[in-house]
Amino acid sequence: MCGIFGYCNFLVEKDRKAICNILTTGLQRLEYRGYDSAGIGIDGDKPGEVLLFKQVGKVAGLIKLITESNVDKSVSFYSQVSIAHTRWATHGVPSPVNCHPLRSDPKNEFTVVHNGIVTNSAELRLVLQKRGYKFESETDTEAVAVLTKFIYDSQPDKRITFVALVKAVLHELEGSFAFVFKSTHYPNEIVTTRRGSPLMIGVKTEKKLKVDFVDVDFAPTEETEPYSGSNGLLAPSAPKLTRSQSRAFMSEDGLPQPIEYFIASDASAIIEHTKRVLYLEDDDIANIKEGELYISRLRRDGGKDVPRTRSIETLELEIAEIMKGKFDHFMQKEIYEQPDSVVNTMRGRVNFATNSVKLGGLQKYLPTIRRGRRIVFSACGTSYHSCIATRAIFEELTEIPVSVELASDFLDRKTPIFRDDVCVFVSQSGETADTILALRYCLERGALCLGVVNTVGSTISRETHCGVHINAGPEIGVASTKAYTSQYIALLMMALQLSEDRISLTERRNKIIEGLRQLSNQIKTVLSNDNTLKQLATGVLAQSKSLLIMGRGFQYATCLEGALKIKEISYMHSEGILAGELKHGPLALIDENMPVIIIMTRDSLYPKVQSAFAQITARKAQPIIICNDDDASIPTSAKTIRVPQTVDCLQGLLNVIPLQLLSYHLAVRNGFDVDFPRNL
Ligand code: UD2
Ligand code: GLU
Ligand code: MG
Repeated sequence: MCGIFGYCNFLVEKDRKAICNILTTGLQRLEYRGYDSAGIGIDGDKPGEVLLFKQVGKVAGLIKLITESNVDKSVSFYSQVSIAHTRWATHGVPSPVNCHPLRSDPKNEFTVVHNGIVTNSAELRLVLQKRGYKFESETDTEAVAVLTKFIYDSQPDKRITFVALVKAVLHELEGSFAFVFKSTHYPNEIVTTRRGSPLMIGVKTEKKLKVDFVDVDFAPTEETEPYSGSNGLLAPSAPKLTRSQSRAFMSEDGLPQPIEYFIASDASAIIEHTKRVLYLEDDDIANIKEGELYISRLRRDGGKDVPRTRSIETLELEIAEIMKGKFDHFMQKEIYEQPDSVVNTMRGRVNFATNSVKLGGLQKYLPTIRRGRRIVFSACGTSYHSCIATRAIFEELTEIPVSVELASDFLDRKTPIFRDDVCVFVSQSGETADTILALRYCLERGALCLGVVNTVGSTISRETHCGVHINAGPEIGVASTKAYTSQYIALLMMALQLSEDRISLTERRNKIIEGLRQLSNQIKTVLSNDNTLKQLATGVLAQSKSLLIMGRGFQYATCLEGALKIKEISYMHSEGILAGELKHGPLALIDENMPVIIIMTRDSLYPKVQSAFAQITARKAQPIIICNDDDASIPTSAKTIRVPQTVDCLQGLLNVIPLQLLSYHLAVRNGFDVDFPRNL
C-alpha cells in the first residue's frame, strides 16, 4: 500500500553517498502517500554483503541514521542494485525490525521490499518454522524473504535463476502485492513483480533506446514454471534457464551501454531522473541484470488478453500531477479508491468460497465477546457514524444489545461500565483523544476492550485487548471517506463472525457475504455517475445555504455522515434527519425553499420513507431522491441519484458515496481547500 523504490546502475559510476541519496530522495517523493517507517538495503564493502538501514518515522530520520553511521560513503560502484521502502504497517507494529527491507536470515541472503498484504503468510511462517527457519519480525513480508531462501536452499545444485526462484515463491503467495527482491547469491541483479499493487520502471540512458517497448517472455516451455499447484513448496525442482533478449536495451554496436533503472510504486519518485517509464502488469516478473531488463510471465499461458510487449512511455507530468493521479485532491482520490480499499479490508478475512468470515485479531476472544451482556461502541465523528450504521445488523446477528456512544459524551456522563461489558473503540487514526480517554476509562473498569482502527501501532491498537485493523491504506485527505466504508465493513465482519454459530441465521449471513462480494463493482457503478452529482452541486444546490438529508433505518447513519461531510468540507449547513422524527419537529423547516435529499433505496422500511416523502412534498419541498437504479415508482419529475441495490445492511456503503462526492463538489465549487478544511 505504501512506497517502493529501487535503483540499479550499470557502467555508471556512483559512490555510496550518491546511491543513498538517490534512494532517500526517492522515498521522500513518496512521502505524500503517508507511511510510518522507512528503510533501504544497499551493497556492503565485501562481495556478498548487504547493509540495511531502517528507521521508524520520517525519511529525514532515516537519512540521519545513514549519515551518522560509520560505513564508508565514498566507496564507488560501477554497477549495483539497491532497494528502499516506506511502510504503512499492516502486519506488525511500526518498529525497526518490522521495517522493510525484510531479510531471509541474519546474513541478508535475500532482502525484500513489499507493498500490500500476503494473506497466507501465517501458514507459510508455520511451514518454514517447522523446517527450522527463524523469524525476527512480525511482518507478512518476512515469510516471503524466508520462503525464497528455503526454496533456494532446497535446490541441490543452486543453479536456479533468480527469476525462476521468484516465480517459485510467487506460486505460493496469496494476497495483493508489489515486491522487489535483492540477493547476495545474485549480485547486481534485481527481480521485481506485482499483483494488484502498482509498480513501474524508469529507464535512463545517454543514447536513445533502440525501440520503445520491451518484449514479454511468455515462457512457452515447462522450464520457467517449475511448480504446478500450490503445494509445490514441498517438492521443488530445479528449472533450467530460458530468456528472451529484449531489443530495447541493446546498443547499436552490440557493446554494453551505461544505463540506470529506477523502480517505483509511483511515478513521482522517478520523474526527476527520467521521463522514460514502463508499467508492469499483474504477474509480470521483471529482471534487471547486466544493464538489461527482461520481463516474463508467472504462468505459461501468460494470462488472458495480456499484451506481449510493455511499452516505454514518456511521462510529461509534473510531480504535483502524479501525486494526485488524475484527481485534483486527495479527498477525491480517496473516494475513488473505495472499490479497492473495501477489498483490502476484506482480504484474507472473508472467504467467499465457504461463506465465512475470520478476523484473526478476534479469534481468541469470541467466546468472551459472546458471553458479554452488552456491546458498547465509542467513537467520534465519522467513526461514530460507522457504529450507528452497523448497530442494527450487530444486534440482529449477535442478539447482544448494542449501544453507541459519542466518546466525549460517554466520558461526561461517567457511564457505568462493568466487567462483563464489551467495549468497542473505533477510530481511523487510532489516536482520537476522546476515544482514547473513553478506552482507558473502560479498561480501568475491567471491560473487554476492542479496537477498530486503520493505523497499526496506534495508541488504540496498542491499548485495546484485541481488535481489527481495517487495512484501508493511509488516508491523506483530512475528511474521512474510505476509512468510513472500511470501518463499516470491519464492524459488519465482526458481527458476521460473532454469529457464525447461529445456524438459523446462515441464510442471512450468506446473503450479506454475497453482497460483500459484489460491493466493489457496485461502488464502481456509483462512482461512474459522478457527473450527476457535479451537476447538482453546480446547479440546484449551488446557491443553497442549507441542506437536509433524511432517511431511516439503515440509512439514518448515511444521512448523518452525508451531512457531516457537507458541513466539514463545504461549510454549508446540513443536517441528517431520521425520517421517523419528521413530525416531531423538523417538518417545520420544510417549504419550497428548503433543499432536501431523501434516501429511498428499497428495504423493509420503504413504505415508511414513502410516507415521509409524501409529507415533505405536500409542503412543496422538491427533494432530490437517492433511490435504486431500477426503481420505477419514483415520480418522473423528481431529481434522482441512482444507485445499485444490495442487501439492506450494506446499502449504506453505496448510498454514502454520492454524498461524499456531493460534499466534494460543493466545496470545490465554493473555492475551498478540500484537503485542509478550516476547522482542522
Ligand atoms: C494479524 C497480524 C499479522 C499476522 C496475521 C496472521 C498485525 C498488525 N497483524 O493480521 O501480523 O500475524 O494476523 O494471520 O500484526 N488489535 C488490537 N487492537 C486494535 C486492532 C488490532 O489489539 O485496535 C490486535 C488484534 O487483536 C490482533 C493484532 O492486533 O492481535 C492484529 O490485528 P489485525 O486486524 O491486523 O489482524 P489480522 O489477523 O488481520
Ligand atoms: N504488509 C507489509 C507490512 O506490514 C507491507 C505494508 C506496506 O504496504 O507498506 O510490513
Ligand atoms: Mg492490542
